[in-house]
Order: sequence, then structure tokens, then C-alpha cells
Amino acid sequence: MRVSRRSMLAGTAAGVLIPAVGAVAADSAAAAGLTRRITIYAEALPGGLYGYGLEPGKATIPGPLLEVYEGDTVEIELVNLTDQRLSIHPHGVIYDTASDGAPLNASFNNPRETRTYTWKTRTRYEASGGFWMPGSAGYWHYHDHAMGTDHGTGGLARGLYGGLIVRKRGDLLPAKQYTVVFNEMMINHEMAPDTPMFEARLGERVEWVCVGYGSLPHTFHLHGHRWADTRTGMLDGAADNAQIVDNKNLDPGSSFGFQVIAGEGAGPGVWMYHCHVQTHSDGGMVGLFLVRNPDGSLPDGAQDAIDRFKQHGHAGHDMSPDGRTHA
Ligand SMILES: [Cu+2]
Repeated sequence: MRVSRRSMLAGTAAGVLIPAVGAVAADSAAAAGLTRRITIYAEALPGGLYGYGLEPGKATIPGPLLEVYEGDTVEIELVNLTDQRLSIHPHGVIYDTASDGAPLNASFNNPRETRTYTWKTRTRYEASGGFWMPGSAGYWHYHDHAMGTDHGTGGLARGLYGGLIVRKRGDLLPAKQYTVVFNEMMINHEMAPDTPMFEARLGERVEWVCVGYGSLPHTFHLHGHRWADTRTGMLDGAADNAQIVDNKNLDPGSSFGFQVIAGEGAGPGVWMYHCHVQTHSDGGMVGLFLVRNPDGSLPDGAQDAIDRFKQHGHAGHDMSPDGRTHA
């Protein structure tokens, strides 16, 4: 099985291009309509939390960032290592009722049960009458839909979610990927200053996958960077007049993604990303994007900014001793 270079990166921020079944001689990205098979383990984490992981003992919050190409089919063997009812429910891809992940359709794993869910994707196609139907490409996500309630409210509150990317063939691939989940008053189940600090070097192409959950409205804002409000965050060319944004709604169930060049037009430094609902940013929904110098060194003033961030005040949270660096 082949796994992309990026899947070798440790931690919650690294995407995994789901390996195709069997031996694929050429780059799997070049072939169409592959069936990819993956095993995901749901397990309990300390503090009453739960997570999805690609190996037992490796569960994270968010779960692994999954990537496929339009046209691929994904067979997910979900191994439930917990004593809870749970499932996996995707957004944006195609599935039948058996793979819905919803108790409504009896689509869930009982405690300690293993179950396979099948997700399909497709490229855009011309339906009868000449209408074009959309393909599956986009920045999506997956989450539990069965723990606690029939809507998975307990699973979402305890960490069972992750990002899902469906790419078009030919899409530019980033050097770094970050998954950012706004869920109640948390980012990736943490509050400042324990939220992730994402890092890149000046000029690196980085990809953000943003997902919203919970029962609160959110808006995602990134300092120092702008992107096109398109599928990829990029313009098609010089004549593309798509709107440019640096702030976007991230309400429960919604998701989007974009790529930017780290520090492009802004320079290296420490840049905030945060929810722009003021009570939320003040309340701890803020993290850091550290853009290092091209040689990897810290830009002037960066350590001071990081130290200031560690003083980010809200009651009841310890300062993170390690800066919580996520590459
Ligand atoms: Cu918010």
C-alpha cells in the first residue's frame, strides 16, 4: 500500500491520502476511480474524550485528515474499541443508507463492534437535458452521528470528528496542512493558549481545512493572509474576479478550505487565526500561525509574541509549557 509523503508527518495536522487497495504501480493520483480501503479505530482518550485514529492507541482530536481524489471509492472499516455506540458520517461524498452513520438507518457500531462504511465520489457530469451536476471535490469533514444522541451530539462534544478532502486531479498539493475545528468555545478541543500553533517557513504553500460544529455561530479569520472565496482558495487565472476574503462563516456543519503561501505579501512573523465573534475570541478561540524565516529561524519579535500569547487570559486554563507546536 502506498501512503503519501504527507501522511508520514506525525500529529493531528497531517493528511493521509488513503492508500489504494493492492499494489498500484504508478502514482495513485494519476489513476481514476480507485477503491481505497482504510481502517479507522475509535477509542477513548483521557478526560472523557474520544478520538479516531489510523492505529490503535493513536487516536487524535481532530481525527486523521483524509484525502481522496474525485472518482475514488473509500471503504472504511471502523473498529469501535469503546463501550459506546458510535459511527462515522461523512459530508460531501455519496453513500447509501447503510453507510449513513445514523441510528435512523441502523447505521452505527455497537460497543466493540467493527463495521464497514462505503463512501463514493464522482467527477461532475452532464445529466439529461444538458444540466451539469456537481462533482464531489471540496473541503469536507466526517464525524460521529450516534454517540449520546441520534445526532452524535455526545461524540461531537467529545472529539469524534475530522477533516476530509476530495481533490480534483491536477489540484496543487500543499507542503503543510492544518485542520481547524471550531466546536462550541474550543479550537480542536482546546482553548488559548493551548490551541494549536501551526508552523511554516516563508513561501511554503499551506492548506487550511476549517470545520464548524456545536451550537454556536463562528467566523474564521486569519491575520496577514487573504484567499479567493473559491473551491481551492485560489484564482483560476488573471481574469478570475472571484471575491477575496480573509474571514468566513464557520457555522455548525459547514466547512471550507483554502491554500495560501505562508507570509506572502506580509512577511514572516506570528499571525493569529481566531473566531471573529468577539466574545469567542476573548474567550479563548484563538491560535497562532508561525511563519518562520526561509532558513527556519524565528523572525524578529516572534518569541515575544508567542510569550504574550501564552498569557492569553481566561479563567481556569493553565499555560501550555511546550507551546503546543503542530507542524
Ligand atoms: Cu466563535
